Amino acid sequence: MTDPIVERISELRKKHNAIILAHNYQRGEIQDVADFVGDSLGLSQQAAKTDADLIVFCGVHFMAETAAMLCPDKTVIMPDENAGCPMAAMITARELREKKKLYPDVTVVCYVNSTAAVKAESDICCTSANATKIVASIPKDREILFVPDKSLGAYVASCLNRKMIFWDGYCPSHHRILSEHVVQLKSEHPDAKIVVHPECTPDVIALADHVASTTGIIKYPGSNHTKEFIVGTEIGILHRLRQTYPDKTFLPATPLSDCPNMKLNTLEKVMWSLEDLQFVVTVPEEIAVKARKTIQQMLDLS
Ligand code: CIZ
Ligand code: SF4
Repeated sequence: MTDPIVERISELRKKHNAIILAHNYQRGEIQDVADFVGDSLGLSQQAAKTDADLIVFCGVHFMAETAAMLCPDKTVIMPDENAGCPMAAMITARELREKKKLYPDVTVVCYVNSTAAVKAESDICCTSANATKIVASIPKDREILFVPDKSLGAYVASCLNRKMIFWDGYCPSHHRILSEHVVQLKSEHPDAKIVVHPECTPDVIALADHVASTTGIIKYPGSNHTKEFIVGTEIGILHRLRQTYPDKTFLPATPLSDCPNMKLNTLEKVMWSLEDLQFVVTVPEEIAVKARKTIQQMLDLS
């Protein structure tokens, strides 16, 4: 028997010509009702291509903002208006403007995990999938300020052997993964491959066989014969990994790497958001114009 909430969501989705987007870190039951599951940029790009009128973005606020900016003719709603990203909240546009005054010639690279207002103050955007490529495209004599994630920044700097200025931001959920967790699991599962997200701390990254974005983490088991994987990222990703590779085993580096903001969204709230057509996410046009340029700079290079 179909769950009545799932049925109601389907009815409302049809009625409003809506699509439901779910980030890779969402609860499994939300991923299962979604039209698309993916990373923040991929989802926004999918949304822009469809003829839907309404987008229900199950993720956190900066992701819904990106969708709103890339799909200006569609209405974007979030099931829970309090689902923010603590890392994105670690820098404001005013703080960034102040910092830029100290480094007048700096090129600001902002991770997609940032508010639209911070993107508007930046020169080029990046995701965890393309950060190294984006930074490598900037002439070597240019000074770079990387915001807000110091862990992703440090990872890119080490890949490129390049000095950068980092903002002191980080993801609390990824920083709960400790190298001890990974070492312990590896001793119990010596054949397992270790795959981690670059939002992890450098000591965790140093233990990894593969470092990748969520999309890259989902692809990785398909490209090798290993049966067991130790996964160092937000645990919502395990749902998709287990669905995609039912004959492989996925061990969270720690069950503590759970993002409480991502998990604010529930199936009931998805239904209510479609009932009440809220919470609508908009970006003021004067910010959106500048932030879209920052995103477009990235898309032109990828
Ligand atoms: O861009 C995204 O969706 C995030 C936050 C992570 C990733 O690696 O996909
Ligand atoms: Fe932000 Fe980390 Fe949660 Fe992603 S997992 S939304 S970066 S706090």
